[in-house]
Amino acid sequence: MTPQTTLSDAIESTIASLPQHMQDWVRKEADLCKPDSVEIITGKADQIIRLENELETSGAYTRLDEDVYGKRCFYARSDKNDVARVEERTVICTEDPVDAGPLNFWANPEEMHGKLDKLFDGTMKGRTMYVVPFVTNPADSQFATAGVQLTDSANVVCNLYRMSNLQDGWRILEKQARFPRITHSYGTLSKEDRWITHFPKELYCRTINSDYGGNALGPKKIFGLRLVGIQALENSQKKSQPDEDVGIELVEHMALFGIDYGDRRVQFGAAFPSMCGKTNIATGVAEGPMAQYKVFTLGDDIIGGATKKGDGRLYVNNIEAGMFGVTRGMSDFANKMLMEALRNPKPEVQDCEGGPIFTNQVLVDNNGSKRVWWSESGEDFPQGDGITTYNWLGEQIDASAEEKDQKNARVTMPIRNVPNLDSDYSNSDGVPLDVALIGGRSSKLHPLISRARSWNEAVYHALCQFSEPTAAAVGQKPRYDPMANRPFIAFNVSDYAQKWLDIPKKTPKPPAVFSVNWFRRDDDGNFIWDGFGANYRVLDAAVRQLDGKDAWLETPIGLVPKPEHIDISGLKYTTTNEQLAEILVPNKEALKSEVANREGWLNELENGLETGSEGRGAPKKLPQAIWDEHEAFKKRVEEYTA
Ligand code: OXD
Ligand code: MN
Repeated sequence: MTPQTTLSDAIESTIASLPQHMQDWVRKEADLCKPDSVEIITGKADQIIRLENELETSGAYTRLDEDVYGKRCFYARSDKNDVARVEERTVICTEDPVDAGPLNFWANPEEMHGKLDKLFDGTMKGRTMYVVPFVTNPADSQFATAGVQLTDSANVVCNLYRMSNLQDGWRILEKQARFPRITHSYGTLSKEDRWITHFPKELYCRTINSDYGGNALGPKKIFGLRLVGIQALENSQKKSQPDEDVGIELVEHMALFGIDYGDRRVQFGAAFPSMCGKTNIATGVAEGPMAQYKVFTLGDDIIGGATKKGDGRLYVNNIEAGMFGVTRGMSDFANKMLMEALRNPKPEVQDCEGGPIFTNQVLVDNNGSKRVWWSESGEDFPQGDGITTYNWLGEQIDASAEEKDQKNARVTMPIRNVPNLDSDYSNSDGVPLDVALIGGRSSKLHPLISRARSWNEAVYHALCQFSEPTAAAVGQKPRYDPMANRPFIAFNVSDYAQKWLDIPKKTPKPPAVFSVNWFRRDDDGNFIWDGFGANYRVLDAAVRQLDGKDAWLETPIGLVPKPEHIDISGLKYTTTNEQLAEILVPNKEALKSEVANREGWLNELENGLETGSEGRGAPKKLPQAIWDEHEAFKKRVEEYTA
């Protein structure tokens, strides 16, 4: 029976045209949010084009020069208080706080629903509620999951269209009885009442008062990484032997790319924290001695997959169809293939998914031709006759202005425009993951690259991956960031550690794991390693080590290459031989304090955070194997630094 609502006939008849199994939910949400109208997003480009035009007419979007960027490329500015993820408002709602664990903010589901019901009540008055299908993983992947996001933001719809395989959504949803549900409203953009909430048991998320991608694009972090992460945990816990098919087993915050050596391809997953080079490494170009080898792109943020029956390796896909990249620092030097995608958009992609949507860069008006500029792009600040420039706040500025582009300014673009996108990107089986790189941002301690002596040691180091703050989330401090996934592990971190420890039992040929750190600094604070294209030289050293060609040296933090294993001839910024030798080994002083720091960190995982634990979930015991590895690390450090 249709529940009693006060919805208009027009809204009722729109809802009645949805697949039967989702009507009650949409009706209930519409009844609470009270939109003026409900519109179903069909997946066809013409409807999105209409929304883009409406956003342009309202002034929310500025159309950029078609001759420069191709069709349907836009510029938007966000509210100045809504430019990044907000971790302290990101909440996992479970009956038992242990299920959320000590790193997540936690709430009782009923209480959180009560609070949200008040905030969502009438939040869409005067607005349209869009019903948007999405698919995580390429639509024909065996791991594809379709879901529905309700949103009152046409901007979010246009972003989802470029990112989330929206065109295929309804086809899959028709057949999928249980579907993930996300309700989003940009509300009033109030910082105080901003919530990004997850109800794993209900496969439901509610997010309000933000229009920023990481808080508002459901299929990305909210569902794609967090809730599918829980499914992957449950599936892998169920799995008793490698050839058992349990569905998706692994979701990680990893870029996916490969190096094509001509006679062989090696696929890498790169788990680096936000703004630590995932997009760069996935879309860069190898240089120097590696220039002859092609780097191919598969994804830049999230992977999902499982062990392949009879093969024993992990096969993964990029779960997204687009990129939500940071523009500051985007350049031919850092990620040439992204720049090529912007310079040479493919007409068939612009006609379908659309062109890039830039947010919060400098807007440049050159005699009516509108384009964008961002810092560290390799291009001088635009000036001259007929050129007017506006910062991300909309103020007219010149080159001397302090405030230009926002440091977390983003571009959303369909991945199909990236010229070195590999055809296996949409392979329904995924691609084998040969190497997992786990990285952080560590100015003193971590070597350029290291490889643990055993799987358990690798998991221990990854759990203790250290990273310094970036602008991708509000108010970050230096912290340990397990597998670069700390903001996105939506369950107890002890279970996450156990899941990683168990990988070889379920995946007989797991990827080789290396730790990397491109960010060592000298005493004046300058980066020592060239980074960017030079990083592929480091990966080549990893491949040689895997092939048994080079014998690496023992250090407490793992095996590390000797200086002669990394060819540094012709580097652009000339890391010297001496500097290379320095960053190839862990810094001894930093190592000494690291033992105590790690001990403190593991104790926090087991007993709760020492500071800021209020409002978080509850801890539980860490697997003993992690403590055993810690003891072994402690001993090695004592010997090394004696
Ligand atoms: C992202 C992030 O936007 O990790 O991908 O913050
Ligand atoms: Mn990310």
